[in-house]
Amino acid sequence: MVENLMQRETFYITTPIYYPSGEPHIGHAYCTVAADVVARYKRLKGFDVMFLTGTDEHGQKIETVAKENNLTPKAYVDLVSLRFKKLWRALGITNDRFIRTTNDFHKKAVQRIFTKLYDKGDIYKSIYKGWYCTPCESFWTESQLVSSKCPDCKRDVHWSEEEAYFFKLSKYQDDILSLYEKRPDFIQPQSRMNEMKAFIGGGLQDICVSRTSFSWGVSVPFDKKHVVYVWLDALTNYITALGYASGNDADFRKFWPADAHFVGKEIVRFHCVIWPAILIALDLPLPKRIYGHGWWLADDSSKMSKSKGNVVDPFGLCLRYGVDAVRYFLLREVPFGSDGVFSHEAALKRFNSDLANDLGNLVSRSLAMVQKYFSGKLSEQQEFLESDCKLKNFAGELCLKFEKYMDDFQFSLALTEVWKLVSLCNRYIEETAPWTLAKDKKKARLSAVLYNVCESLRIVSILISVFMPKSAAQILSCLDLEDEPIKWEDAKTWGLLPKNSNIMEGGVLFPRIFPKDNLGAD
Ligand code: ME8
Repeated sequence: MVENLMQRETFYITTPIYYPSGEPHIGHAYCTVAADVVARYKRLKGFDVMFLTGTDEHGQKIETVAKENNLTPKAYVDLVSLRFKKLWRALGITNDRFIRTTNDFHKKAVQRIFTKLYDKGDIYKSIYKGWYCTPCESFWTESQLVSSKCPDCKRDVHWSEEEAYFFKLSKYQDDILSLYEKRPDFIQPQSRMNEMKAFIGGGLQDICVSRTSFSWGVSVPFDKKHVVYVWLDALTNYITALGYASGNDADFRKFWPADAHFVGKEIVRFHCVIWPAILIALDLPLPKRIYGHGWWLADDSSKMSKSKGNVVDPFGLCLRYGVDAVRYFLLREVPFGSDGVFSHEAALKRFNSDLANDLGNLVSRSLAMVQKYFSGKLSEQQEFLESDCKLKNFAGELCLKFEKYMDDFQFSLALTEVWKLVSLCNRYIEETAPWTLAKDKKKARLSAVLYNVCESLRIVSILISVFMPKSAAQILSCLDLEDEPIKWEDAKTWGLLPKNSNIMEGGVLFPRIFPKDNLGAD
């Protein structure tokens, strides 16, 4: 009983599992960084977090790419999934699990799920005749094609005619529509919900859930010439990673249903139509929110993708700008639900203006003044004025707004709010002119002014710690707070910085980058 009372609230967040059909790019980094920011934020707020990512390793596309590379599919995915893991380490991603659909436990669970749906009558055998888009691993009817191409990626499709198992998606059409009515927040942003309603309005057909024309996949346990359709295999990762259908489902019971699935906008359809139908068929609760984020577009405004070869390499970006700056840029530049064009000019501008100029300068000038005027230890005699409340009140409201934006996954707005406090501090320094107070020997007032700025920096650091963990830790260590675990509640209380802290100057947080440093950009 006591143990139950003490159990922390859980929070389960996932990214899509990525196809290891090529090197990871910033489109992948984007979603994983966003999910990482949420996971860190929820942990900071005391939640017991499960953060899952991984790789989607089966299917025709992978089989073909492996062949092109003269490797067996398994040898190929072993190599590429390592690149994803390496990127997550480079970007400071704190995923709790990394699932690979070639993991034995996952394959067995998929087979059990397939059999369960078959036994229930929700999967049946028939003949598939239609079009198939291998890059999207999607089935299309003649009328869905646009100018004879895949309506999603506009690439060639090929005719497929094979014996196949089908899932009775049509049976769940009304359940899904009533789910959308009952839970208007199920799909976000709202525009994606409207797209899904329109899609279902056209009528749902049963979908093909097995293939016989290639072999790289999970075999159907009772009909070995079939492999399970890669999307059925992939979607179930969100529950198999927690031990569903494995005999040890303690984590599944603890963390399911997911609090948030983050997915790119083109795969919202799989997550908001097929996935809920599978879950309903399995008698399982549905995820709480599915957020369809936008795309990073290449300079010519086309979607960046591995197969088009116009992708930006996130490893290179980290080397050039630093990990925290990349994390900041990706989430600050474009609202999470919208598309954005990637350019080095925009990255450079954000870096030099928001990071080097606004925050970096504020930190270095403030710490330098504490050093210069007080040898690193503020005088405890401090003269506060009524006008100082502006900073304190702003910081209080900032935390509330930040919380709201973070809960709505409006990362860009959350960061914009934090930067308002940064600007306010820079203005406060100009207005109070500490250098004049020093000249006039107004020590108590000078100490109060610098205290207010350092205290604001403490709060800023806590808030940005989920976006820019290294920079936040660096500032907190200069404020003599490196031994304190960062706590969310501490951001909400003004005045927690001890007056007699040993404040130190740090190195330059964000050294300015000059455009010529950008030569050789990819
Ligand atoms: O779709 N900008 O994998 P995937 C933003 N395996 N996001 C992008 C992007 C870009 N330019 N390019 C790709 C799959 N993405 C399946 C998922 S989940 C059960 C199975 C995002 O490697 C894309 O929108 O093709 C998608 O959310 C994710 O990367 C994985 O794409």
